Amino acid sequence: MLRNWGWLAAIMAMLPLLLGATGSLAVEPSLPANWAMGMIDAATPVKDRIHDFHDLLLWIIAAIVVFVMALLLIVIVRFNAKANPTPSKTTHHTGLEIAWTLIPVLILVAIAAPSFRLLYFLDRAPNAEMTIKVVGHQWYWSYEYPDNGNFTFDSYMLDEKAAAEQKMPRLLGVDNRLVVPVDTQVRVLVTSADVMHSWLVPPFGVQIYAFPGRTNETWLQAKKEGLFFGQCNQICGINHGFMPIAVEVVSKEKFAAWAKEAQTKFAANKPGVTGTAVAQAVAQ
Ligand SMILES: [Cu+2]
Repeated sequence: MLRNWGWLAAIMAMLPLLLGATGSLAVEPSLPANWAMGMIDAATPVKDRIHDFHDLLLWIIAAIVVFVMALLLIVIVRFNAKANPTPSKTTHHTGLEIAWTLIPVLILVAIAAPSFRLLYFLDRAPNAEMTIKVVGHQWYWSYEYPDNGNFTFDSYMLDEKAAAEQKMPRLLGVDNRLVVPVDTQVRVLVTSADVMHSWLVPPFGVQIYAFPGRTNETWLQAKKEGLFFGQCNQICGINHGFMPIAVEVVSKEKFAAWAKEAQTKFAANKPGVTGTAVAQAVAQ
């Protein structure tokens, strides 16, 4: 018997090697899993509330479906030609008509209240501790950090070879990630340098349009560290599908160290200049 246990222990010892594909990553990417149910795990309070609202609507919808289905079954069983050979000639019923108008209105009003509460909650950051600016380009994103040394950098999708090397999911890995500190309310200003884009990060519950000549505001407050992905979800041209968003949430200390390093790393980039890559190419 003991020998069997030794064999098992050897397998257990090899397990990290067998699972090494993701085990070697500095940060585990937060991704949808096979056979998972529901939406992706919430990484911000906004996404938590979106989940709650979704669940509330699901109960209401389910109740309506059951009620309508019950009415249909009653009609099918009790009022078919065989069971009810001489049907009633009733064409109007004032009480019933008021009820089937008023009850759906009341249901919609009941849904509107939490819906508006959620809309205003995700609208803007009341106590933002820092601001980042997101600029959409054909076809990449650039990020500016006005409160942390006023640096900026571009974020391009990794090609398939680089993504495989860095063990990043295909079409989601980027060269320079947006880095934000955990448990910090971050105001996010979103605009575009060319056409309409949209900054969508599902685990944060953030989806906001990037318009040229206009700045939209949203916010995020990551409640856990990790690597989160999003994509442009506004058809913006031929490479629309190839401008992913990767957000790395790190501890406040790590963020401070990263921001310090980034100031020198991206010192040549000019914040506020649309298309820093283009500006650099012209300058060279
Ligand atoms: Cu886009």
